[in-house]
Amino acid sequence: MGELSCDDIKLCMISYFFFNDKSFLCVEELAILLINIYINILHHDRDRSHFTFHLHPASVAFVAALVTNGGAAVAISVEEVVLVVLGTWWWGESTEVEPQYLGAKIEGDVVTLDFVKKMMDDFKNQKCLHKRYAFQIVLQMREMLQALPSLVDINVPDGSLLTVCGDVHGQFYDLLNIFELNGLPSEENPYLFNGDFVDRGSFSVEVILTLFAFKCMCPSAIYLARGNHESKSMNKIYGFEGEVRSKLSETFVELFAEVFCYLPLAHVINQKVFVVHGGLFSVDGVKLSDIRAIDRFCEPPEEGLMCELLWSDPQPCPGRGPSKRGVGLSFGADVTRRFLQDNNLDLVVRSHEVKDEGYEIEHDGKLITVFSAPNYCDQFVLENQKDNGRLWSNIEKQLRWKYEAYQSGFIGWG
Ligand SMILES: [Mn+2]
Repeated sequence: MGELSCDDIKLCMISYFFFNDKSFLCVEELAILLINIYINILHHDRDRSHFTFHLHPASVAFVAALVTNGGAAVAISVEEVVLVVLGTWWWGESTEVEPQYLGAKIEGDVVTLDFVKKMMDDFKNQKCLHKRYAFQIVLQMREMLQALPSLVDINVPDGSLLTVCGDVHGQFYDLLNIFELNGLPSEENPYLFNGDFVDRGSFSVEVILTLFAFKCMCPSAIYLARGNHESKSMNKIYGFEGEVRSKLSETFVELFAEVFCYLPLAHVINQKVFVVHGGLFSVDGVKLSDIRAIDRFCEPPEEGLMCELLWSDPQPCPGRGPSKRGVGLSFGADVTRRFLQDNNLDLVVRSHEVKDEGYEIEHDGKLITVFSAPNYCDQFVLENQKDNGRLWSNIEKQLRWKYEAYQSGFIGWG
């Protein structure tokens, strides 16, 4: 590797773990590219000592492979290198935390409760999180989510509670109200957020960074499922993409899109309650094992199990019908009953539809919809800010609804 310093490799690697698709370059080619990066970017105008950061395990493995394999192929494609150059530039722009930055800071690699509280407080006061820390949170999340199965089992011990929340849709102040009333996520007070964290509302970045930060802090404090809005096509139309670009950067648009692909598709609580964002399927006989087997690391397809999980809605009449949304389908109580029977389950909990009361029970009590954004589409944001009372009473009403059928106890509320 000649004159390349370890720092140059590290810089390259910091960006390397953005990418998955690997074609191959030889070490000599990589060296030339690294030198180019060095000449064109690092030498641009700055002192290289500015580029200090923590070495990601993926980069350590990469460098180790490089060293041990000598001239062997290196897992980096030309497209990746272009992004590496851009990523390196971006990193150089933002890695340094200016002395005048007074916001929340992550010390080392560990996301602490104090950090999350301070970050939420900053968000409440309309302050941004430094990109460096946002980056750290999203990358930690990426690694954690990638290791999860498509269907996650949750065990809620007897006497414990799990709070299930529906769509939040960028309503950061609603999220704060939920936490104020029901406590912050912790191992003892776990939450399941059932998709559609972002889009529509104006504070999607604040919402997603808060949920991700809690998950980084304690993986068993908060479970996250993918909604149909955790996708590129929806984020482009419904606001998240533009919000990310203006509050963070273009790099984050790509990064969020990728991390969303790693979100699990569904959860099963105590082997009895199936929780999913949208609903059930166009065919009978789908087993939990079929859902576990879904290769979810992609944008939601336009048909098939994954699409239906994210998009379907219940309907009052039996059987199946076309979806009013044009994607997925509508399914009746008989479909719900058969799915539960086939899988030895008791209940479906889903979100995806606005409910004025925060929730609705349908299909002979076998299906519950929860929705958690009372200020949907920002319609009450101003009232929220000047008159908390109204919102509180709204949420308190929802909180009184408690699903009692399970000794383990879980509450779902909208
Ligand atoms: Mn939805």
